[in-house]
Amino acid sequence: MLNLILFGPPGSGKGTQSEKLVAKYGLKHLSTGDLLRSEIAQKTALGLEAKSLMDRGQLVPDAVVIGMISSALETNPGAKGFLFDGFPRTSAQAEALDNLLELKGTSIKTMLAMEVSEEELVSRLLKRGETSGRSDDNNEGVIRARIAEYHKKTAIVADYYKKFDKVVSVKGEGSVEEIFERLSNEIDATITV
Ligand code: B4P
Repeated sequence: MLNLILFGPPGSGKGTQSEKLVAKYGLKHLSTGDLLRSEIAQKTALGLEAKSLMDRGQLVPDAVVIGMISSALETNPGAKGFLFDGFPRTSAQAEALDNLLELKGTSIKTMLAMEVSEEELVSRLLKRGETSGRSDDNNEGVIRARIAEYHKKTAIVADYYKKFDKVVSVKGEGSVEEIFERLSNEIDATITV
């Protein structure tokens, strides 16, 4: 199996690039942000709890997202591999993911870490907020809170995978196509190792 993590701060283009990468490599896309937004749209109890946190730019509790990923892995037994987008976002999530994959006899091959400046992140998310209807995108204070949450709790997740020599940094600025090519080149290099 080819299991990849697409990593980076909010607005770094994880969702944008994931769509293209899963189409190219035939992977199953698992985005915790998309899973949470679907719970919100269906007005489930989990969705209501998640919405109040997401609207403030905070992370949803580990147990909630780990449970969602665990059931998504269960319901896709035949997948060729998974592209994890926006997960793991804390050290506890990273350890849980390793354990879940180990139970399936597999592991993370590579973390692709996208690097984008803070001003570019804020400008992209405010632009998306004009049309997306996402309540976490149309307020600069909430966007900055999400970026602060990333530095406080998420950036260290890259250190966890660095210990296993699994992190590749990719410049996340430029056109969508240019970034897709950089990511594809890194994945192709990974596959041939
Ligand atoms: P996510 O849904 O993961 O979203 P994101 O971090 O905001 O964005 P992403 O990086 O995917 O950016 P995108 O491609 O869309 O998280 C939302 C919230 O859910 C979190 O704040 C948290 O509360 C909660 N959550 C999710 N996962 C969690 C977890 N594991 N644990 C706890 N809580 C969790 O791109 C952004 C914009 O930039 C788009 O408009 C796009 O068109 C544009 N763009 C992309 N590439 C571009 C480029 N090259 N040039 C210019 N613009 C570009």
